[in-house]
Amino acid sequence: MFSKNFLWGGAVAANQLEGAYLEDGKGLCIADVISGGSVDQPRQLDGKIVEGHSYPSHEAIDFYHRYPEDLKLMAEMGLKCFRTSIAWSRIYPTGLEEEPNEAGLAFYDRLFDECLKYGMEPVVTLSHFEMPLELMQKYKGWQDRAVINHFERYARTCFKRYGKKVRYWMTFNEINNQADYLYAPNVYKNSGFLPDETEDRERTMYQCAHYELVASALAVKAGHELAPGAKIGCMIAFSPMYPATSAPEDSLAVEKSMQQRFYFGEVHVRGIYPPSMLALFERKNFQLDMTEEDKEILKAGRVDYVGFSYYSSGSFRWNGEDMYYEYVRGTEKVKNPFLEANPWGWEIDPVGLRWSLNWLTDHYHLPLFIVENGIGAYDKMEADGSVKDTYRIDYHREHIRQMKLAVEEDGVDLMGYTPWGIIDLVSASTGEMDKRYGMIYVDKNNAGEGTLARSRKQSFYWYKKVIETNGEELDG
Ligand code: BGP
Repeated sequence: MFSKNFLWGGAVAANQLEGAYLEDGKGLCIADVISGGSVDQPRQLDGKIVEGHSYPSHEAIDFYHRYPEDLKLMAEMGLKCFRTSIAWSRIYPTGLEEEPNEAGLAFYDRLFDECLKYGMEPVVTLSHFEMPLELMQKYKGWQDRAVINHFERYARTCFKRYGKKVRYWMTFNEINNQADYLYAPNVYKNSGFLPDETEDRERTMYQCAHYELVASALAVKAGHELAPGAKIGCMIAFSPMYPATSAPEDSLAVEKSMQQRFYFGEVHVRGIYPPSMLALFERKNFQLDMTEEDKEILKAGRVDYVGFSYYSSGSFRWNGEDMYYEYVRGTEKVKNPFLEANPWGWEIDPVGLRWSLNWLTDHYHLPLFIVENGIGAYDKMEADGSVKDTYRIDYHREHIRQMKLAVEEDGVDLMGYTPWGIIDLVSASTGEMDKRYGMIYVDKNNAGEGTLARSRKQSFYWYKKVIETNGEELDG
């Protein structure tokens, strides 16, 4: 049984749905300069607006103007909470100002008030791939310690202004994605730097991540002071890493990989770096800028819960060459013969969610919050306007079944579940509109055509029933 206060909800992020990218004083953010792509055409990390390129965040689904209608639909579904992010560059347009932009602040007041009107708790991420562009240009993203102060100022402003309206917060979305440091888009979205071939991307990533972790801890500390009663979490992109075979080397490679992908959680939760990571920094002679004061801050700003996204799992084998069994350099991802994948190659693994809930509980001993889960798919609207997304219902049903087992059988303390992209929005990895997650359909395609009209998919009615019965009735 899920607790009676279980937070059934839906999740989105400012840059993927708001649009209005320069309205009411908003400055450009790093998401505003990533061009559109598709399943086989990668997005370009332009780093500035390039003539002739299209940028999906600029209009997105125009939530900035349509949020009353959208929240009304979500309330009709029965959502108990609504996860979104605050666009940092609406509050501090360049990130450098001393005073916030009142028009930006006022927008989120209206948005949160509208949520509360329906009894939906806002669940707010402070930074979801949305660093102000100017900070990225001036400091090369999180490469400079100076960004910590700018972030702290922004976080304090948010806690002060919304502390009475917002109880659930998270600092950095999927902070650990940058562990895939060879994949430039992750590094850019997390750390705001555009890696080039000349730099030691790995060391730079660890340095940026450290500054972000310190900034996160300062925000947690400030939030506890300024918004009493607030629950402030971290947000980890979680996916189990399975050894591809029973070869001990594969298991070791996976263990080492998990250390490198998920140490971020350890720092957020315990306020210390695990020995495996300190050893790695030492062996590589990274000499990171990590002061005694930073270490104190990390301890003082420990999170209250662990938020995480879960989409799929991965299977890995040791590449047979790297004697350190490192993630990225020493492992190779292979197809899991037991799982099916969506058209973007994301393998569907509901049991892996129960595995994850167990792993996270074993490691962190804190309440957990599944703040993203879902399946990206090509939906088809029928002539009568309906969308029969039975595959989406199947996906969520099987994941909720596993959540229930984790709660009932495994003792997991689970706060809530917010399916990703509850309303169709721009895909973070490909920039597409046609990769849809929503239970609410938005009439817009990859080419930017459509009326932006909203409508209910079959999954809308199914999820409404799930919420009404607190997860007891899953068969629809
Ligand atoms: C997570 C991000 C989200 C979101 C989701 C789905 O990584 O936190 O912003 O977009 O993944 O990914 P995509 O949009 O690439 O399908």
